Amino acid sequence: MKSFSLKALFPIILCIICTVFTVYMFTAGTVLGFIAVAFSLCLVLWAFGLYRSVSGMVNVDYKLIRFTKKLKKLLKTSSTVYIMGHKFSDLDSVGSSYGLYSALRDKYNVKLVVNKQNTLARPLVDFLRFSDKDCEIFDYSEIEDTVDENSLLIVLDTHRNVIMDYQELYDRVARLVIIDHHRKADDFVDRTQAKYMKSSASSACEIVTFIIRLMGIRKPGIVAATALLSGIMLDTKNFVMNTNANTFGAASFLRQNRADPVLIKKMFSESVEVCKRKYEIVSGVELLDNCAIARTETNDQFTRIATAQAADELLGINGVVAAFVMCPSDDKVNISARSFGDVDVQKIMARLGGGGHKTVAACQISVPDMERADALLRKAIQEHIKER
Ligand SMILES: [Mn+2]
Repeated sequence: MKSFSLKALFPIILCIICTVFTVYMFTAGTVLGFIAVAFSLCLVLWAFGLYRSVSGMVNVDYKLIRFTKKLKKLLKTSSTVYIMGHKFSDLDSVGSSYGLYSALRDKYNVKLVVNKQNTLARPLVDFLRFSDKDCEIFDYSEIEDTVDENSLLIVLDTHRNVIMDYQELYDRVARLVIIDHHRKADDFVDRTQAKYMKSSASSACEIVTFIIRLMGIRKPGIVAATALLSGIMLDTKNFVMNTNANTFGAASFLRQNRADPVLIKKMFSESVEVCKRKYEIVSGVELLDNCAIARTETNDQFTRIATAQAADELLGINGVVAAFVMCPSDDKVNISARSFGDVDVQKIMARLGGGGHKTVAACQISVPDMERADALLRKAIQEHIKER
């Protein structure tokens, strides 16, 4: 709210300053007075123009305005611009990359780089290839030879070089821009030409939506709008987690541009095996002090996805504030934890040697069997509750 009132105040304050300035100049002489009137008018119009160009976007973040300007300058002096996300790219990574790519491609020599073998956003990649025939998605090996000293790399949805989709590309490009919404890690990349990191943003797609608005693009096209909305929906778990007014402002803009939520829902669809596994896990749930605990004894390719999804699903149970799902992994046990934020699952996982965030965390314990892991987990939960 505070930035909202600031945004509205900006043109008004400018009006007052200009009026005072004009009156003062008139006392100095008529000609100067008229120049002052013209100057003030321009300034006020500019302020309102700026205000309007981003209206609908709830908060005008002046850092983002500055960042966008800097980005434009960098783009102009670059030979080739590579846009890349993180390893095992998801809808947010690919969606934001494509959103930015489609905004820039008419003016600049941009290349979209995604590791197509190792992506979790296969449905989106297929959708982009199918609906945008002009869009080429490159693997690193295909663009390797085009890198030169004036190349610019824009990395989205991560700020850690170790999890960038192609670290080889990062290592070779001298000019770097980072756009991310994750909380700053210790091993963040500091050799950037420009960066925009905002942990209160829901997703990289939300940030990119703002950037393309600030670049003056009013109609991003149905494919880009859908790609961008898919990332927002993924990272907010369909507008539940980490949202603020900006998230809905961005979503509203994308929907105005015909982003297709049904198509996105289809991108989230899972195989029947994963689905079955997920509900098997959910059906075995036990409750402990408003915490849901479930487990699976199987360990196959579907389990990893099903475990995470089951943990999300368990938060839908009446009264449940945190959910934990255990699954075996060789001679260890993995635990996925989720919460709405009232219970800090990161702290609970940290007791077991794991980590993550307040709402999403995990750990791996070296115990031979599930019973032992279950006991340790229950102990950690109860200790955490006692200490709160
Ligand atoms: Mn993301």
